Amino acid sequence: MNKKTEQTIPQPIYRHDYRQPDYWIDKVELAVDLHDDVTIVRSILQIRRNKDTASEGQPLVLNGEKLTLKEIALNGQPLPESAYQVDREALIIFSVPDHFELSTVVAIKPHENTELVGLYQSNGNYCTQCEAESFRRITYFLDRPDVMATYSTTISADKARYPVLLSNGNRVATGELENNRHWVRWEDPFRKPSYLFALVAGQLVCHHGTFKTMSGREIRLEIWVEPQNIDKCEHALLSLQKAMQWDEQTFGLEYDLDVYMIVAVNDFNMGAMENKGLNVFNSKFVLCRPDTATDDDYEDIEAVIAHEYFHNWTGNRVTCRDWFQLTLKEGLTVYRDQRFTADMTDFALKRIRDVKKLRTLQFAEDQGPMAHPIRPESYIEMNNFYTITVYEKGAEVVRLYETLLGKEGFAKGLARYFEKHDGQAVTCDDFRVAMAEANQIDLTPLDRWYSQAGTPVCEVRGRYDAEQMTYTLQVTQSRAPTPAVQPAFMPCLIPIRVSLFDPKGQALPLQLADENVPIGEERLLSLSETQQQFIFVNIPQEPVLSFLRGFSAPVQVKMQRPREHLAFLMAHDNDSFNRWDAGQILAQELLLNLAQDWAAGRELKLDPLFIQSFGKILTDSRLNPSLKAMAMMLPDEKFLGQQIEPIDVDALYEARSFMTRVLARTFRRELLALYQQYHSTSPYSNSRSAIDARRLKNTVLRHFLTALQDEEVIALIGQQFQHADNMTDMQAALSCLMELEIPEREQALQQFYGRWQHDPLVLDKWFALQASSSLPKTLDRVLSLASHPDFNLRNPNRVRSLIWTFCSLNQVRFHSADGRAYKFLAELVLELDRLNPQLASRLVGAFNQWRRFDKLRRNLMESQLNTIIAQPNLSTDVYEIVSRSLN
Ligand code: 0A1
Ligand code: ZN
Repeated sequence: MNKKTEQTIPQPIYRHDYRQPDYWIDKVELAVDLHDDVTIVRSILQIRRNKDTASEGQPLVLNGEKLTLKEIALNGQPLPESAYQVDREALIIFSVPDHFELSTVVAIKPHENTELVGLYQSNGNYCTQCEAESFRRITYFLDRPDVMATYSTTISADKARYPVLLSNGNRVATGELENNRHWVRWEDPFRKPSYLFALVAGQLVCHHGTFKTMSGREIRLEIWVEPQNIDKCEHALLSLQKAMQWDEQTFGLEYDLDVYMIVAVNDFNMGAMENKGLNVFNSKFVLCRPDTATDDDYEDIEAVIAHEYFHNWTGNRVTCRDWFQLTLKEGLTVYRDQRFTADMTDFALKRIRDVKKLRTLQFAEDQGPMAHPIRPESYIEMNNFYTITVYEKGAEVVRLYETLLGKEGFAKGLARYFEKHDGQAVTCDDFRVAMAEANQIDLTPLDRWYSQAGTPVCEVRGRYDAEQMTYTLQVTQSRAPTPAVQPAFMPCLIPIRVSLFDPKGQALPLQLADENVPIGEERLLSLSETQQQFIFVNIPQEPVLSFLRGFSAPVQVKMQRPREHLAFLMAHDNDSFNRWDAGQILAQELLLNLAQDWAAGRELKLDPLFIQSFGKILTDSRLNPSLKAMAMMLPDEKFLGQQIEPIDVDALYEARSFMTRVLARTFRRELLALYQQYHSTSPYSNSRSAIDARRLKNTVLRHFLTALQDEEVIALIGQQFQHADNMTDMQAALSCLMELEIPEREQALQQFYGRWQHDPLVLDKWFALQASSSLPKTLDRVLSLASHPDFNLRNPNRVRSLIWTFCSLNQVRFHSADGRAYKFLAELVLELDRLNPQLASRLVGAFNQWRRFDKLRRNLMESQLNTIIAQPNLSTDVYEIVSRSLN
């Protein structure tokens, strides 16, 4: 992070300016001496000139920030001051030979580091975070992913306070020193970029296990945590073992070192980090016990552990040439972890969750000031581009390969990618070419998915001709408007899965006009032009269309169709995703109409067709309970907000509350019966069926019954809260109470606090639950919680649980018309920017949609954004987000 001053406006860097470095670094020897006041880092680098780009004697420019240079020598000879120059961001040596050894000694101050990048302390232990560009805060280096070297690292520290000293690779030697100090030396045999370097030192204990690889090697698995957390590691270990096995079975990928270490830390900006052989994790994605973590937490942990493990191949063995290629490793690794979770849980359920997230968050990003292609063209601060677009849309683009090539073709392509590029730093184009080569198919049409920002929109019209017995599908593509100017939209290759149903719910055999016989009941159509037509023949009667089945491409669909067709698909579609989606589309249409009615002061009425369809889902005994819960959930207010302009937060809130109340009243008996049926009286189990049951009964309780606010329901909530033997049920009950203005609410909050105040991850839930309440008093509550002794700006999890939950998830209360919440957020962002710019920049993103609101709110938000941008010494992180927002 560089400071913005009046004089220096941060400048973007561009993808097209990429060139190879002037020098390569082949070998790194680090010695890190940890001391309370100052840490000394000695580095010895073996460097050679890159003959392809640099002429003889080309100056060497190493990155370095917040380092104090103490010594510098070239081939063993100390350098005179006239031979080099040091500034805020670099060390420049004016003239160097073709091959040489550079030694430096620098001093750093990890105990003063609140940004949580480079080397820092968390709960008194040391850890590192180097991605994307923070290795340069540890030592001078060519800190870019295409410079790959082997590392050996010696750590020394006080033996009592830092008994455990970890780094990448294998532990090769240890020893004792004077003054009760000790040292450990690590060697990583694999070449890696600097962003994968890691170091950990502290009072940690290890939960360990093993894994026997497919070639028979035994790997030691170690999960390192603070002593009080040793009983919360087993699920993480099991998840790691499952992920290792899955990657062998699915892609033939085996782990390569003898030890795999995971360290859980409390203070972490992101979810976790895939450092070679030594992952550092946000403790939220490691630690769990049934009484402290919910079923969703368990699932998240399994997914994040798998994600970081999968990076060992997709990211570490083959890495990115430059940071514009981030989606090469992230899109691919998210795709892999999505498939893993689908295999471990339920395919349709996982797909629905992923698409929901994409539509709510990524489509919104595409419609806001931060719209960018999955491979961005420029950035000011790389940390701002770890986005939902690069990750989740990137994963959807990888999924397009699978859709086009089939699972086998995809696996072949991936094998070819490793065969060609193992040990290299490559580009998204290299990935596409490997996929194409292995399958002998031209995949250049996929290129536009990498180069264009915005969400493609498919407009669909279906026409039945009874005389000809044909069904004609007319599809066009364009792009949803983006606020920032984008180059003209070029059509993409959009694979579209379709089926047609007869009135009895039977899928029809599908024969296109130029075919002799029908080929199956589901077809994959390729839309590559702006407008295309597909004609199905021998269709005996008007069919119902199921379009974009399984969400076969990350696009928006616009289609006029009778409500009866949606109700029909809700009941009959044999694609679980589309069956769910039909219900969501119908609910969305009705909710948007209700919101308009509310705003116009008209009486609200709910379409009986929807009530009837909802009732069918409720009583469908064949539906898996988790899927049923998903199908019952109404689209959330934030998602609905994206569909209208200006966003009327109150109308959306009222419309959704109305629909919930009507459904809860109409089906009170059925809902109570479902709750009773799935409310288990036997002790906690983490079996799939127990998880499904909890999901359904808690959805029923939280999203429907609570709205009734009657004594019977309040009693149920109270009982569940008092008797829960697991956090899923306890949190669900407490979240119901958050919606009720009754004395039990505050009692339960107090009771929960009393029991969990010493467990930071559970206390995060306590903050988040209060921040997510839709009661009008929530804003005041959040303001007072921000001064609670347990609130702490230096802990990202705590900040996210209170501030992010409120500002980003609680639409109706954050956008309170008096603008108090906006002012609160702006002040907080400025305060936080001085401590942790990365986190501040994430939070300020809560203003990104400001232009979509009514004039009053728009002005209020704009004025806060102006206050922020006027601030001297703003970080480049926050500057980039706010300036894009205001442009
Ligand atoms: N590569 C990690 C995410 C990550 C990115 C940046 C970080 O610090 C700035 C930390 C973690 C992943 O995808 O899991
Ligand atoms: Zn990742």
